[in-house]
Formats: sequence, C-alpha cells, structure tokens
Amino acid sequence: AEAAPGAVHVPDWLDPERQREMLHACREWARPPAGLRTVRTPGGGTMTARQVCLGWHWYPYAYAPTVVDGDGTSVKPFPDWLGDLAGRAVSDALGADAVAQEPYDIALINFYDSDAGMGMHRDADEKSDAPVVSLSLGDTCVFRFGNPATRARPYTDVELRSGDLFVFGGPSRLAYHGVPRVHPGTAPPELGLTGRLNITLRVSGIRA
Ligand code: MD3
Ligand code: FE
Repeated sequence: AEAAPGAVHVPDWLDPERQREMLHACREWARPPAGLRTVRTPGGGTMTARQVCLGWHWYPYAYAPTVVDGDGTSVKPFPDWLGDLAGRAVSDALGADAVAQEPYDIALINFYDSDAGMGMHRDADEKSDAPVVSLSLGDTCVFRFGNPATRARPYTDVELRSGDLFVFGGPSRLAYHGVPRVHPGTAPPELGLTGRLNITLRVSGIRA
C-alpha cells in the first residue's frame, strides 16, 4: 500500500523463517568488534535506539569506513545477500524500473527496547537518491511519516509489524519520519525477540 508518493508498505514481506534467519544474522553483527553501539549526537543527546552498521559506519551526520564513536575498528562488510534482498524489495514495492543502478552498500540496524524511540528526522547523509529499504522484526511500532519540507504536522502514523517491508523512494526519500513508540510484548512469540529491530538498506553514493 502506498502511504505517500514513493513510500510503499508491504506487510508480512518476510515469512517467519526469513525473520528468524534475519534476526540470527543481526545478533551476529551486534557482537564486537564494530558491534552494537550507542550513538551520541553533536548536541550532547543520546539516541535511545542502539545501532550496528555494515559497509559504512554512520555517525551524526556522515559516513566513515571505521567506527568513529566506538572502538575505531573497521566496520563489518555489507554482504552480497543483503544487496540481493534490497533489489528484490525495491522491485516488489516500486517495480523493476525503480531498482537502483548503483549497488546497495550500507545496512543500519537499529535495536529498540520497549522504551526506545526515534525523533523526527530526515536521512540526508547518503549521496544517492536510491530508495531506502526498511525491514522490521519483533515488537510492533508506530512509525510516523511526515513531509519533505518540515518536521511538523501533518503526519501519517502507520503500525510496522514483524516481517513488514517499507520502501522509501522518489519524493518520500527525503521526508521527515520517526518512531514515536514501540508496543512492548507484541513480537511473534516464536521469534524469540524482546523489543524491536529495524534494518535499513541504503546506497551510499560514495565512490571508494
Ligand atoms: C524514510 N529508522 O534508520 S524505519 C533510520 O524504525 C530510521 O528504525 C526507523 O528512521 C526505524 O533512519 C524508521 C523507516 C524509514 C527508514 C529510513 C527512511 C523511513 C525512511 C529513509 C528515508 C525516508
Ligand atoms: Fe531515518
């Protein structure tokens, strides 16, 4: 379903077995070195969702090949299978014509406790307008989708559940968005996850 131009929600895109595989991979990526970390913003704030990066390390507000605000090690590689998954996601949500020519090379994985969230922001640090692919695992959240020009209302609130795909392309690529709330205890019991994970797949547009 199209939530806004270029923003397409595909519920249940990952079946339960694929969700388990993805969760297992995320738990491996979360281990040190270059594992799960707490992100501190230049203004002195702390993000409540903790994060793991693959391919390029994101820190507010740029990308680097090493972990800038953590242990200084090289970021873990972005595996080919995630690039294949991104291509299938964009194709399923937006059509084959929307699949980027450049390879997907960044994954940002956010880990939410029941009291974590994410304020309204735009993702403007990539040097490519390729669609962003978002995959959700675990607890249901309220995802708030705004507009490109302002972080203020009007908003569209959408519930994202375990297994859901959301693709943000075209005019939605630079829209404000956030996660005002996670609903504790709503994860599928058989997944074995307390809290919520979100995996975003991106094209850096950085020429190595
Ligand atoms: C719209 N993540 O990683 S997913 C982020 O649930 C981020 O962890 C949230 O916002 C999360 O930057 C929201 C939906 C999402 C992800 C990336 C986007 C929406 C987006 C990039 C551009 C526009
Ligand atoms: Fe974002």
